[in-house]
Amino acid sequence: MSSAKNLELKLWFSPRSCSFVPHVALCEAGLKAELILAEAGTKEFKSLNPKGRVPVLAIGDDIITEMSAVLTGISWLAPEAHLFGRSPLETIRVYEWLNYLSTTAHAQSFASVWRTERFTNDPDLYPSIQSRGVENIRDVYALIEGKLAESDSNYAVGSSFTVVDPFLVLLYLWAGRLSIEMENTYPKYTLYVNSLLRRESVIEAGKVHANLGA
Ligand SMILES: N[C@@H](CCC(=O)N[C@@H](CS)C(=O)NCC(=O)O)C(=O)O
Repeated sequence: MSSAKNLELKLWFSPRSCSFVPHVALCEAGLKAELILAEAGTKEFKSLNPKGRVPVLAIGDDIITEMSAVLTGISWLAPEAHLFGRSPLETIRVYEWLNYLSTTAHAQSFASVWRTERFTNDPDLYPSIQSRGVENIRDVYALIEGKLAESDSNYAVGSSFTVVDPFLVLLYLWAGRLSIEMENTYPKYTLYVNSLLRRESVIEAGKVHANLGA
């Protein structure tokens, strides 16, 4: 990928999903990508990504899966956008957030509520797993609230926009689907998201990923 700047970019997405995050990153970086609606369960899509999940990013012939890797690819194509921070420590903090948000928050907490079949073969156990999942989601929100309250910045890392910001926006909006009250319980998180929702890249990607919280 030595002259990757000139390579064609494609992003496979599905509406209301986590592919919103790299879509915002592409808009923020001013990179043009073909947006392709993924049909996650199909053979064609699995031949692209055997894991059957979005986001998938193509940089020329290179197919990249997994959120952190996809976002790293986008950032590498547009270093001037500083999507992974402006210092080595900020980059470390970005990865620290991304790991937590992709694993504890997304793959464990939200998935146990929305994809409970991945956690047990016994449907009788679904209600119990889902109710614990919602508790875990509240713990995630509480941690985010605490971390955002530690600084006066409008951003999660340092004092400028990074890929962590649209990920936090996404998780906040997903609360709407679970009817979790956010404004009073997580006031700092609410202010932070409201400010990011006015950002051009977030508005642009939001048009494609409409109704993230519904
Ligand atoms: N580990 C993957 C997980 C991605 C993931 O779970 N994506 C969801 C959308 S938010 C998906 O494609 N789900 C399709 C399905 O579950 O069938 C990553 O971090 O990129």
